[in-house]
Amino acid sequence: MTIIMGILNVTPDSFSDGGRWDATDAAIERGLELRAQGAALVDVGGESTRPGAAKVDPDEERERVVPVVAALAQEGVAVSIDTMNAATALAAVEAGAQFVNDVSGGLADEGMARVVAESGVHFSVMHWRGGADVAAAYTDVVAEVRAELKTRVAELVVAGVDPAKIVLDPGFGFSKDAAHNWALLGHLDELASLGHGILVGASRKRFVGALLPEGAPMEDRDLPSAVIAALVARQGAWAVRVHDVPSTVLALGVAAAALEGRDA
Ligand code: PMM
Repeated sequence: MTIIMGILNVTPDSFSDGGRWDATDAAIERGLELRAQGAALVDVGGESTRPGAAKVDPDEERERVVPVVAALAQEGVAVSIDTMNAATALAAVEAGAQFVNDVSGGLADEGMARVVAESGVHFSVMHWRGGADVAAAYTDVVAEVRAELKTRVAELVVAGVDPAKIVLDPGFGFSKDAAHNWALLGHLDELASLGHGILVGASRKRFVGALLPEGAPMEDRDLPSAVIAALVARQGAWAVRVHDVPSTVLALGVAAAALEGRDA
């Protein structure tokens, strides 16, 4: 059964929720709401990774996320910390995060592998070629992403990370155009053959928005995002990282019913 990772951006510049949840209390409230709606994991991020977003000072990032992680963990919420900074990851793990979600897969900060290895938390390793602004260039995107993730896992294992704690993410929209993203979405089985769970972060991404009329509001991306969740559930995805949990719950319920031949 595919689980839901609900996105909680604690940033004033997040493109998808307009930074509505930048105040600590509002963020905590939103995290609890995500859980109540059906998120098995809440992914707390303090730095937007969208192209052109301002880099956040690691101290500022920590100040944003740690109180939110601590409060949610206290409430029994399973928390993931979305960061490329080892110091932020460590502070979040000390505050109760059980999962580190690093869009660079540990490449941006050489201290990350040690934090993950020593704390024994789960690690989401995303395919990354050096940031959202790096151009997309592949001859066979599925084979290349697979090979690069395989290499990354091998390096992390050498650094002491338990392979059983690693999940892989194709990194939709990160140095990938729409065609690359759709190709990867259709071939998750090839990535899954590396032997790790697959995390899919396609929710509200630009290639999803491209299916809608120009100028459509961000929330209109939730329906196609939910359809993607159902499709990847059928491919055995471990988790989907989404903004809108209720529509995803429904989509995954339909996918499960269709897979198992039972009432939704
Ligand atoms: N995308 C974003 C941020 N974090 N983490 C993972 N594992 N996978 C992703 O695709 C991913 C991520 C950027 O999107 P957002 O600003 O909507 O959160």
